[in-house]
Amino acid sequence: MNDQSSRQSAATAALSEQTVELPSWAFGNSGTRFRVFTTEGVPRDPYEKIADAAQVHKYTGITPRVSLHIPWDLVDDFSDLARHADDHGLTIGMINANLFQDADFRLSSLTHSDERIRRKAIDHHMQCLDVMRATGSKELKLWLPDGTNYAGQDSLRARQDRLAESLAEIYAAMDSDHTLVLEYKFFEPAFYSTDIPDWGTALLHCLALGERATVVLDTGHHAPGTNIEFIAMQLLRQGRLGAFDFNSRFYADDDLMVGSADPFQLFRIMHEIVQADALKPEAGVNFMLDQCHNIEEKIPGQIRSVMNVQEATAKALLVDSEALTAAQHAQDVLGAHGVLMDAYNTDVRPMLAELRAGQGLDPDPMAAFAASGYAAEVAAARVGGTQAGWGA
Ligand code: PSV
Ligand code: MN
Repeated sequence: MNDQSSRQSAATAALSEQTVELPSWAFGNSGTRFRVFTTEGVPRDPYEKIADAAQVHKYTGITPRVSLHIPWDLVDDFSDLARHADDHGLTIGMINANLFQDADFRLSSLTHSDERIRRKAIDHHMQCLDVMRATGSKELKLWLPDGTNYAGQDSLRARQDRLAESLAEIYAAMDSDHTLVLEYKFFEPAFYSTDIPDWGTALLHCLALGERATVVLDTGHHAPGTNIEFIAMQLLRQGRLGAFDFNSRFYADDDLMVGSADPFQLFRIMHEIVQADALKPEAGVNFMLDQCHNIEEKIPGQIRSVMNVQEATAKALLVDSEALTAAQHAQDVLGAHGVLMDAYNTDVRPMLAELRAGQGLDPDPMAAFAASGYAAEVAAARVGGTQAGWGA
């Protein structure tokens, strides 16, 4: 076997183990603050969201988990929901807390200066932990919208102290096999200061909490031009990269399909993952999508996104790392860059089509889903009720 074909078979082996977690909310209606558009056939409850997620898994073969958002996905019986997921070949993934839609959280939640509001926010996480126990989920995901809009509105330092205390209480309530994953975002909904604006702040809180606290890197949560792969590398070095929330951005937190705005950036991120040998499940990095499909069809939007992640991963796996290291050590700037670009410019679609065929899947997931008639079926069946969407 020549080097290229041995790299290709190693890549195929790694790709056949890769999984991507789907967000339940991607299947509901979403939009902007200007308008949430409705689409025929959109799920009306978490059961139907899971059925739609199962379609993505059916055609891609690599999305066996669905992440829930509480209270959007509240049901009477979470064990029953987990059984429903199992019937569809899925398990429940991360449980996302929601601290951004309750009127009490107008001036923040875990960092609020009013102890009553802080207590309410902490209690919400206790509810999420119960959902985890009932569904078998092992990861509690926390994104904090807290911050201030005006200088002087509150003490920046006191807010960090209150945050540390609140997080410690949540962490202490977790079971020994639970992990807390902490997400950062540089602005929005707060515009002057945000209490967890960056990976450094998230990491500091995780380090203070303990080993079972790791950072979530949402690719849409950085200022333009930020070198995101550097952050991924640094968190991997510390063993604290817990998850990705994958999506694409042109301007702010656009939540567009991952790999659509900047496929090269996604490749560079996956290159750091491959270099750190963090693709394998034991590395503990959960590759998740956090997206909204405002104008495109939701199930195909998710399928396309998963394929984009697979393509970037395949390219990263094809990097000739020996040649790369040799060029780096020889201070061959253009040679080293060229090794990366050769991999990036490889058309990996035939290789992925072959991988799918070998797994008994259709080589073209988009076409296979379109031909299945599922979209028309659910549009006809899901009549009446209230479609799921932001705030529901
Ligand atoms: C916040 O912008 C965020 O990225 C968090 O992950 C939320 O839970 C999610 O979006 C909701 O879509
Ligand atoms: Mn996110």
